[in-house]
Amino acid sequence: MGERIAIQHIIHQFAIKGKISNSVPFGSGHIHDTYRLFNDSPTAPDYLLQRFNHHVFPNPFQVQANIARVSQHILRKLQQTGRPQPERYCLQIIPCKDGTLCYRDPQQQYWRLFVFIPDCHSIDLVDTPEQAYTGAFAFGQFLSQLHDFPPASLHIILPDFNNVKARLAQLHSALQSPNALPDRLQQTAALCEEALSLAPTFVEMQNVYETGHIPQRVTHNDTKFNNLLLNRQGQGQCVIDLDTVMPGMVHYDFGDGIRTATGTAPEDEADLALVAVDQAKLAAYTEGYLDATHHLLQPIELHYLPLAGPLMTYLTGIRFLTDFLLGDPYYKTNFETHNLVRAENQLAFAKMLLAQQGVVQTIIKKYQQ
Ligand code: ADP
Ligand code: GN1
Ligand code: MG
Repeated sequence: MGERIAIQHIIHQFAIKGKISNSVPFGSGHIHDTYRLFNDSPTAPDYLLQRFNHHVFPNPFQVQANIARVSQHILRKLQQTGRPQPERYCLQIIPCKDGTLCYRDPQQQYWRLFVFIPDCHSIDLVDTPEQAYTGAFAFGQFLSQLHDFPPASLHIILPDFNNVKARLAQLHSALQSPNALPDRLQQTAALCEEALSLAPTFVEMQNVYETGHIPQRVTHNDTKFNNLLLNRQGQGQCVIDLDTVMPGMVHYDFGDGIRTATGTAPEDEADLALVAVDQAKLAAYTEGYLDATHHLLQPIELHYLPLAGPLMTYLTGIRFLTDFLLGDPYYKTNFETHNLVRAENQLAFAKMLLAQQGVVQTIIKKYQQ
């Protein structure tokens, strides 16, 4: 009830149309608190309200500034191609009445509002190769639409977000930290050792990126499959969750898609016997992504593409492991060992994807002929 009154107060700060009749918690993201706002007025849209997780994003205004610029760029591209109702295909921020892009409430919580994109859904687990293809094509188009947007002009929201060396350094420092929970250190000793032994395989690609040989692009950096809205026909409509749009390498985006679209189980499946790579989805994801991007990608990017899925899955695994050691300060968890289960799952899946690089390689070759 207190929450309802608070939400009315928050909504009042924004330049909305119509009258909001109801708000309900929405979605399955790990980071923000999300609400759908229903509009009484038939001529005004519903909205999506989010309470920022400002522990994760210490500068919400910079996040909003990046999203506004990137969305504007995509909207212009959509207008140029003559797409009807282009605003349904990209995020639209609703500013506050004073023009700012998010609202800081008296309790120092940050809020933002988007137009709710209707008749769409997101999916946590991909069912079919066709779905994998469609999603990959949409994420690939996102990269392509932004290929002429200057990466260096974006705010660096979370430095080293997908830098595996930095994530390994965080794991090492968690292992030494006085905040690490002793029983969890014990519980994960073997898993940590195994994870650290895999590090050299992944560090090389990050090093090549840092030397400048792999080009810097505008990347989404969190292309988890459920960060795509699909329409009723199951086609990709809008890439969402643009908080981490920053300079990066294509492998971050392609890799996180592989991580989340090509497995047989969710990232928190505890029974590892159910975790496997679905080769048909792996091939389809690769085809969808390359159909949208092959005209842009350089030979060195294609060369490292097979390692992208294993890289992002490994990186996610060590992030979950680090969070578990430190008592779960970062990710939302639903039970005591949630982050441990996620870490075991992702590290196992990373190894499986490593063994399946040939599937991606075979598809890439078709685009090189
Ligand atoms: P988180 O960072 O917590 O994952 P997201 O930005 O991904 O937050 O949003 C959470 C959920 O809200 C998404 O999975 C999606 O279902 C839904 N969503 C986000 N933006 C919109 C939008 N503009 N229109 C409709 N649904 C949206
Ligand atoms: C988080 O926000 P969400 O749920 O889309 C995380 C990603 C992780 C993912 C793991 C800002 O994504 O980096 O890969 O969880 N986002 C942030 O499921 O840390
Ligand atoms: Mg999300």
